[in-house]
Amino acid sequence: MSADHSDRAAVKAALRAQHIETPSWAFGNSGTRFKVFAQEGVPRNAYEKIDDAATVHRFTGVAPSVAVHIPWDKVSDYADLARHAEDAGVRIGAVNPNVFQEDDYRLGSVCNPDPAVRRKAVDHLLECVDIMDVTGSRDLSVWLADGLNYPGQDSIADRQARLEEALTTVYERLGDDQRMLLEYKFFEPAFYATDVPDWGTSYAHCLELGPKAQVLVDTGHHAPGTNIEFIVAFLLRKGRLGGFHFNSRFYADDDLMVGAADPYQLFRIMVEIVLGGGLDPSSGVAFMLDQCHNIEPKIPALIRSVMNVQEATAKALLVDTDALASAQRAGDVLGANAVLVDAFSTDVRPLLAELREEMGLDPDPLEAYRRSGHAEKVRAERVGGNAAGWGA
Ligand code: AOS
Ligand code: ZN
Ligand code: ZN
Ligand code: ZN
Repeated sequence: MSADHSDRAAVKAALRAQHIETPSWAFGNSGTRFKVFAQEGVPRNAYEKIDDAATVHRFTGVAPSVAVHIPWDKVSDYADLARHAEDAGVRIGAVNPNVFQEDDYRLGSVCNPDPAVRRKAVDHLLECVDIMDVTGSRDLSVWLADGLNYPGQDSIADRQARLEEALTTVYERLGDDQRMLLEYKFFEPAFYATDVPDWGTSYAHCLELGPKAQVLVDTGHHAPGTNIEFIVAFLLRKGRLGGFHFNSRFYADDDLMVGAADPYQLFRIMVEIVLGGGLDPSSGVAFMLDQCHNIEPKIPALIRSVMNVQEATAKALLVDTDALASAQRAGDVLGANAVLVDAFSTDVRPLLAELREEMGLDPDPLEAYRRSGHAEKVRAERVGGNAAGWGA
């Protein structure tokens, strides 16, 4: 697999244009239900989480926005938070409502049998759109923990009707340039049924709502063996792929670093993105990370994650699409497959190092971060930090 000079330039231009959004919650302490291991130097508030996101951007050059989670990142003045982000060299990206952490939500949020709880959840979603107005955010990322633990616990059909009603109310509140991304997940915290279990359910709701409603694919939210690249190709073709929550899973919603468990799967997903035009900024596909760094240092883990997405994307961009198309037309099964395997087998690290130097960055972001002394500096400055979502 070799790219000539002009190909190389086009690949680098596409990589420069691909932006990867970091999640504010990944910078704070997190853990499992067994233990949250506190790390030193973690941010103490939303402002410091944004500083950490800016640090990831400084070393990678392609992570210019950070998703926030409300109320984990609650502040008294969101315009001030947005200005802080801008001063730090990043901006506030997707706003993630939290309708799963209060006792009121034991039986669900917008699908709850109690209309008062449903109202409270919808009010929170609307409040998040107000915040988007102030921060200039485009996307409301809706993940609902709603579902059932036991057969018969509630009416599956009635819950769909409640969901539809709530989503419609929120959809109607969206501004012209705002979108609602509806994330699906087939289990957890509900174990018998969830109210948005799969891409089909999300897609069906989005279709009814309108073009500003888009499906959000969290790579960790599928049953083992699910062909995620199929889902990506389908949604992209229909103009309904709002974006990703990237992470890796071995068993469940493990939220490990993207590209760590199965780089070939990530590559296959990125191939569909490239072939379907999803790298074009006008496609609106948002590349966001949704991860938790429970035992590893967080900023380097996010730098590594951004690099992993870039590597998969670079390999996908190196697919010889002419050779692929002619092999496919000729029914050459092995030849077509070899085109993909060749691209995947290419070492793209030299190309990415070259690109980073052209962007005025260190070619080795992780080593540059280590040398910078930033970790030692924040460890000394930030005493008593634990502004996590999960751990807070
Ligand atoms: C939950 O499983 C979903 O992936 C959410 O998108 C996300 O993890 C949560 O909102 C923040 O931790
Ligand atoms: Zn997610
Ligand atoms: Zn998840
Ligand atoms: Zn996840």
